[in-house]
Amino acid sequence: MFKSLFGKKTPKAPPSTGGRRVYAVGDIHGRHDLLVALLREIATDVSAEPPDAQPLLVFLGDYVDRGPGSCQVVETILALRSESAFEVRTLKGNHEEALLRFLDEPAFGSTWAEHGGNATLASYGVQPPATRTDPEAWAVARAAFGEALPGAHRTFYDALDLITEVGDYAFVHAGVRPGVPLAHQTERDLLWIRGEFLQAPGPFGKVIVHGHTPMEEPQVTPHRLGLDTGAYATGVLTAARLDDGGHKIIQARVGRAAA
Ligand SMILES: [Mn+2]
Repeated sequence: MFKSLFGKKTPKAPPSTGGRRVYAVGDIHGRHDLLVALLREIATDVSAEPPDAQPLLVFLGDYVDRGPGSCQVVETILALRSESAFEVRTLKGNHEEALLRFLDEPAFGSTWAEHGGNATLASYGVQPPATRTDPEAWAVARAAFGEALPGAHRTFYDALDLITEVGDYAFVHAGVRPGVPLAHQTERDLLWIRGEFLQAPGPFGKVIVHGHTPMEEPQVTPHRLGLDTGAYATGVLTAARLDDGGHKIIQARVGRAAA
């Protein structure tokens, strides 16, 4: 008896979601095909082990750009929100920030285009300028995009959250600045931070669930879960199921994007 107690560590309980089942989804980047496949995997998981209460679906941002189906991705998320299978929370990524900036400042289109914005325009049926550096062409594209963008999509982009918390977890797009309380994080850090966060050992106040920096495998440490597996390029879209028993990675694979 004495011996078994000696030097034995109390097993550490996993972080708590307060009893809630949560599914967090990484960066989609216009890969509507992968989103549909991943939602099927999540639905299968819900059926196999039904949660006690309505599960929460958290999207970590970067819905648009690069892949061909940005408009369809937003359409699918809006449809999920109108159904009752999940509570849906949607975070803002730096690519949604770029889309909104383009709406305010058409000349920004030349920068947005370097990060995959033309694919987003095309998904809304808008012809991107033939010459990336022509400001007049961007003004024309901005006007066409304003016409093509459904009101529900504009509201979706405008209303995205910067952070959402569930129990011991905080969900953000990119990460948090180490040493700064969660309530005092800046929008810039939440949408953009990489090295200073990724290289920090933590803790960060809560377990941070994030996307933004693509990695071949999901990143799991005691203090953060990184779920961006570069869906656009790799054909792998990653989610994490979280509950009081810990986490489980759920992925969809559809093969590489056409060049
Ligand atoms: Mn990002």
